[in-house]
Amino acid sequence: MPDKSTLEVCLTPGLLPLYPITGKVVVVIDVLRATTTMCVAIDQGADKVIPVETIEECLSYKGKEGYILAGERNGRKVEGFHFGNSPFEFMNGVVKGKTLVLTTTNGTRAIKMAEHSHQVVIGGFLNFSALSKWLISEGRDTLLLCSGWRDKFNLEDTVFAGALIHHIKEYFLVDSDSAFAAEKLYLNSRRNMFHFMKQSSHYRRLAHLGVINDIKYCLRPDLTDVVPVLKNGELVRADIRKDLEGEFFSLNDL
Ligand code: 3SL
Repeated sequence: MPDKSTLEVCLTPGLLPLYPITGKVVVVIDVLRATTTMCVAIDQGADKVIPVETIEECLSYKGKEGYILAGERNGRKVEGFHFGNSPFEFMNGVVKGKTLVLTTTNGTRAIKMAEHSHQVVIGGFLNFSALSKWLISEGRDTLLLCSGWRDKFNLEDTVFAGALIHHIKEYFLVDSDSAFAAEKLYLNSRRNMFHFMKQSSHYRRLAHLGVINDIKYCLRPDLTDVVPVLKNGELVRADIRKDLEGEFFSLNDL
C-alpha cells in the first residue's frame, strides 16, 4: 500500500517560504471574498479569470475586447475598474464568455506566490465538496494556503482550512500543529459560523463598507461544482472525474 500524501496548512502567505511547494497542489483560500468571487465568476460562465498582483497590471488590459477589470484595495472598488470584489457583482450574465482580470489585496497575491507549485487550485465554502473530491482524486501532497490579511493570520481562511482538514483528513497524512489548530477552530465555530466570524477583523472591515450580505453569501457551502485551477497564469474550470460526481459529504454541519 503506497504512503499517503501529506496535507498541511500554511496560516499566512508570510509563512509560505517555510513550505516547499514544488510538486505540490496548493489550495489558495480567501473566503472573504476573493476566492469566493473567482468561483462565482467561473460558475457564471467567465471564460477565465486572470489574477494579477497590481492595479497597474490590471489596467494594462483596459479597453481589450471581452476583458473586464475588477478588484479592490481595502475592500473598496478600484477607481476606473468595472467591478469591485463582491461576488454579487459577477452574477446575472455579466461575465459570460468574458475574461475577468482581477487584483485583490491578499487573494490574488497569494495565488502569484504559489504559481511555481505543481498546481494552484481555488477554494471557498461555495465549492467545498467539489474541491474536496478534486483534492482526493488528485492524491498529491497538498498545502492549504490561507491568504490572511497583509501577511497576518485571519480567522475565516483558517476555519475553512480546518473544515477541509476535518472532511478529507482520512485520505491524507496530516501531522502538523497548524492543521490541528485549524481543525479545532472549525469544530468550535461550525454550529454558527456567521456569529463566529463577527469576531474577525475582516468582518468589521466589510461591515463598515455595508456588505454584510457578502459575508453571509461567502459562508454558504456547496453552491457550485466548479473547481478553478491555474493554467498558464489563468484560472479555468478543472475537469472533474465523472466517477466522483455527486454528493460526497454531508455538509449539514458546516
Ligand atoms: O484581500 C482580498 O483578496 C480580498 O478578498 C479582500 S476584500 O474582501 O475584497 O476586502
